[in-house]
Parts: sequence; structure tokens; C-alpha cells
Amino acid sequence: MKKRYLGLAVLAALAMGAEAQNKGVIKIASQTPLSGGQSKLGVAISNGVRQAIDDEGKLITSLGYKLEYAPFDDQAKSEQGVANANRMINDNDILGVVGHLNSGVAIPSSEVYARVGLAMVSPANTNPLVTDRKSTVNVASRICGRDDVQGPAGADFIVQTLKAKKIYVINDKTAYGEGLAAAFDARAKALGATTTPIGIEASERDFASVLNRAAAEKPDVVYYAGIYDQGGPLLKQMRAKGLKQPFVGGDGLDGSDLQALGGPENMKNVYFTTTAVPLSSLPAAKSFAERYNKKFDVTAEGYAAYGYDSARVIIRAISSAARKGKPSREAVAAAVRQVKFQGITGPISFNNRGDLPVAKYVIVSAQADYNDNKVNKIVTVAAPTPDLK
Ligand code: ABU
Repeated sequence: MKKRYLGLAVLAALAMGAEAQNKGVIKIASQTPLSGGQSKLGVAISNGVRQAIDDEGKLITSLGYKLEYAPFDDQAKSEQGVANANRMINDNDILGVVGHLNSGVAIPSSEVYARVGLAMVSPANTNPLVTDRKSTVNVASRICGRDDVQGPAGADFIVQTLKAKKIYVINDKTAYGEGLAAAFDARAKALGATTTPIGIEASERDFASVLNRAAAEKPDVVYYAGIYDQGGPLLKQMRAKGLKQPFVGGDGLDGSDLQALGGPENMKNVYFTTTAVPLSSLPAAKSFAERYNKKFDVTAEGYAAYGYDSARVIIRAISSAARKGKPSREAVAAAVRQVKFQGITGPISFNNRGDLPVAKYVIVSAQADYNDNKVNKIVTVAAPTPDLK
């Protein structure tokens, strides 16, 4: 009799365990370029998400849910990002998105996420409009800085430290490039510099006409607001023409493909601003960097650690919203704004529009080997809060 009772108790316990593991599937998605010329950084962010799910997914699975990762390839193209976003909102198991790399993809994609209250946490999108829109203010958050601070920081460095008076300001005509160039330009002019604005198509790889003009007009500095897949070839062709002026850009240059495409031999007088603090200046990220390197057999570059912390934000938000049952997307998005923890990239919490209350901005001097890039200066700046658009 006693034996039979014990057997029933074991069966009941097993059934309860099975139920606990059977609350359904929860998916965390990401959207970054996993193919094409910007995939080095897109894959780095996705790897960061994978590592966060491995490290901290138990915060969700211990509540009885099966946790899955759904990486999407936006190809750094807005139309692909929007198409993926439409697929995502039709998968009710997707409760949060880490993304994107490109502001020009994040902005229209987040309009789609907002239709169903799906939270997006961006590791890398710096255009102010990522968080400054009324239509997406409840769903779009980020853990990086903003171009209305990054652009002026670059201008301060070029005018005050490099002592430039005449600056070529080239942008790639994307939301990121145009926005960063405009913010840079306004501050450079306010500091007394003269600027020549130049837009290039994002597909362009032959810069002869721009560089011929630069050879004739001899600017003191060439500033480039765009991504390394174009910035590298631009720098290489600039140096091949004998133009030795400093080449300076924004966080779009923060990737080892700048060296690969620009040529390690050309990394003299090359600088960029970034809101991704290099791992060498993030002691809390040491173990992450080592484990990432071992797991993926590459350096955790650019915004990789920010992909990791963005996923940790979503994991925590889902975990706190999922205690009484599978949460709604709106509940997860609301919980994102309550998240507060010490990330490997710094303290993480959000203001009421989804920005970090303060973010770090770094001036980096590029070296022949990406791993040797030198941090010149790090400043901490409060998030601007212009009126929502
Ligand atoms: N901020 C780095 C990547 C460029 C972007 O925001 O579009």
C-alpha cells in the first residue's frame, strides 16, 4: 500500500514537472545584416544574442517555457527589414527583437513592430529618430548613444584637437549617414570651420570624382558618415591618390573590415567616434570577450557586447512579465522600460522614450590591427530629449 502511494506521488511530481516545462514556446528574434558587406557587425550582434541566451535563457526556461532564438537577416536593407518585421509579427511566439545595425532599417521596421506592441531593443542604432517618434515610443529602446551627441563629439575632436578649418563631410545618403553628417556639420560650423557636404550613393565604390575634387580643394580633414564597407575603399583610394589628411568617421567605421578593406598600411591618421565602448575599456566584459572568442572563433568586435546586453534586457523583461503565464507583447515592452541592471557595457536602464539616461561616446584612433585600436577619450553624456516627432 505504502509502495503504491509512493508510486502515485512520483507520477504526480513527474506530471507537475512536465506541466512546468510545457507552458509553451517563447522566441527572441534579432534583425541584423547576416549577409552582404555589413555582415561582420551584423553577425557579431547576432553572436552576442546567442551568447546571452546561452548564459541567461534559464531566467525564462526555469519558468517552464521553451526558449528559442530566431535570427533574421535584414541585409542592411529597409525593405528586407520591413518584410522580416511583417513575418515576425505573425509569429505570436516572438516576444522581443534585438535589432538592428542600421538606423535606416530600424526606423521603418519598428513602425511594423509598433502595430502589435513588439519590443525592439537596439544595440547599435544611433539616429535620434530611433527613439524620438511618437508612433514607436512604447516599443523602441536602445542601449547605445545618439548621433545628435556623436556628430558634435566628432566635430569637437576635428576642430579642437586636429585643428581643422576646412572639412569635407561625406555621407552615404542613409538615415544614419545623413543624420550624423548634419549633426556633425552644425557643430563644426558653430566652431568656425567651413564644410563641404557631399552625398554618395550607398552602392558606390569608385570615389575618383570626390577624391579628384578633394585633391584640388585640399580640405584639412575628410569626415565620412557611413559604414566601413564603403569607408574602407574610400580611405584606400584616398591614400592611393596621395591624400594624407586625417580620415575621420562615426561608429559605422568600428569594425575590422575597415582595416581589411582600407588596408592596414593606411591606418595612419584614421579616427572614429563610437558609442560602442571598446572591450579593452570594459573590464566587466572580459569574460564575455574570452567566451565569445572561444565559442565563435572571432573577436567580439563593434557592437557585439551591445547585442549581448540588448538580449539580456529582453530576457529580463520576458522573465519578469512571464511569471503568471505567457505574457502579451505589450507586457514585455512595458517590462523592458522597468529593466535595470549592470550590463557588461555599463549600467542599463531607460528613460521614458527608451534611451539610456546617459551614454558613453568614445574617440578611437584606428590601428593596422583592429585589436590594437586605441581609445583616445571617453565622455559620458546625458541623452538629449527633443520633442517627439
Ligand atoms: N550606429 C552604427 C550603425 C549605423 C546606424 O545606426 O545606422
